[in-house]
Amino acid sequence: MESELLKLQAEAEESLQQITDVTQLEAFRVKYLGRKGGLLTGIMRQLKTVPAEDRPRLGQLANEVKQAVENAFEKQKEQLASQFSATAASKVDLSLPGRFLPFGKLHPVTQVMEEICSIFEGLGFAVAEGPDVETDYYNFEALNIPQHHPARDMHDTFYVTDSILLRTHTSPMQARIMEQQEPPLRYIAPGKVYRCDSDITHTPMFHQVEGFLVDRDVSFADLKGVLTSFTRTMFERELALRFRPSFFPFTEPSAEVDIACVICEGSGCRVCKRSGWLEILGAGLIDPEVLKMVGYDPDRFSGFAFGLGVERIAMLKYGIDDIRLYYENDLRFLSQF
Ligand code: 2NL
Repeated sequence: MESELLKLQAEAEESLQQITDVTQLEAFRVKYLGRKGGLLTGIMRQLKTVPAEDRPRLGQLANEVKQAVENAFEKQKEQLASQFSATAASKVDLSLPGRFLPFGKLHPVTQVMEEICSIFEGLGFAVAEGPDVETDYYNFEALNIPQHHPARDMHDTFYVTDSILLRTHTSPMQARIMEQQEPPLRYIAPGKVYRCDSDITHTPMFHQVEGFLVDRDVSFADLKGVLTSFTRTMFERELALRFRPSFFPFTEPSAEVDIACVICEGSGCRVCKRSGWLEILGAGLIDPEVLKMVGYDPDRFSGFAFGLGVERIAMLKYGIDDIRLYYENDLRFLSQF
C-alpha cells in the first residue's frame, strides 16, 4: 500500500503538469480527489483492512499524499488563472456600453405604398400584383389605347420587343382580372412602373397604385366617396377635394383630382405654386369600350377606376421637394422615415 500511495502521488503530480485548461483540471479533480470513485479516496477506504499495527503509519502517509496532491492541484489552478488574466479575453472592459447594431427599415416609398394599400383594403378592395414586363396588349390595347393612338406618345414606353414592354402603369393587371372574373369586383394594383423620362419631377421607374371597382349602377358619386375617404385617411384631416375634367383613354368621363394644399391649407404657397391645390390622382368612370374588351355588357355593369403616383403622395405627406432624393440611397435622408 505504501508503494501504491507513492506511485499515485508521482502519477498525479506528473499529470498535473500536462494540464492546460479548466476542463482538464476538473477531470483531474474527479479522477484523483473525487469523493465518489476518486483514486485517493479509494485507497483511504482500504485503510480499514490493513493490520492494526500498520494503520497509524499508513494513515499518516495517506494523509500526506492527499495533502500533497491537493496542494499541487491548487497551485496548478492558480497558475492557469494567472495565465488567463494575461490573455486578451480577460482585457474586455465589461463596463463599456454595448456596440450599436444599426437596423434597416422599409423605404419611405414602400411604407407609403403599404399605407395606401391598407386604406383601400379597409374599404373592401383586394390587392393584386402583376408582372413588370407586360405585353403591348394588356398595357395598351385592352385599355382602349390602340396602335398609333396619340396617348401612346405620352407614355414614353421602354420596349423590349415590338409587342413586349415595361408596363407604363399598373392598369394592365386590372385588365387581366376583369378578363378572368365577373363583377362585382374591387381591386387595387400596386407596383413599379417605367417611363423613359428623367428630371426633377420624373424618375424612369416610379410606383403607382391603381384601383377599380365594377358592379351594377356604379356612379361618379361612388368614386367621389371612395377617393374622399381615402385622402382624408391618408393625410389625417378633413381635406377639400376638387375634380377637374380631364381625359384618359380608359375612362369617360375623366377627372384629375386635387386636394387642398397640405402645406398652406389653400391660401397659396411655393409647393402648390400659389394655386392652393395639389394634384394627387387621376380617375374616372371606366370607358364602356374597356368593359366590352373584357367581355362585360356595359348596359349591365359600370365601374370607376383611379391611378395615383406613390412618390408624389409621399412627397406631399412628408414635405419632400425633389423626387430624386428617394433614389440616391443617402441614409441621412432614408433614416428619417
Ligand atoms: C393618372 C391617371 C388613371 C386609371 C388610372 C385604371 C383604369 C382602368 C382600370 C384600372 Cl380602365 N385602372 N387606371 C384610371 C384613370 C386614371 O390614372 O394620371 N394617374 C396618376
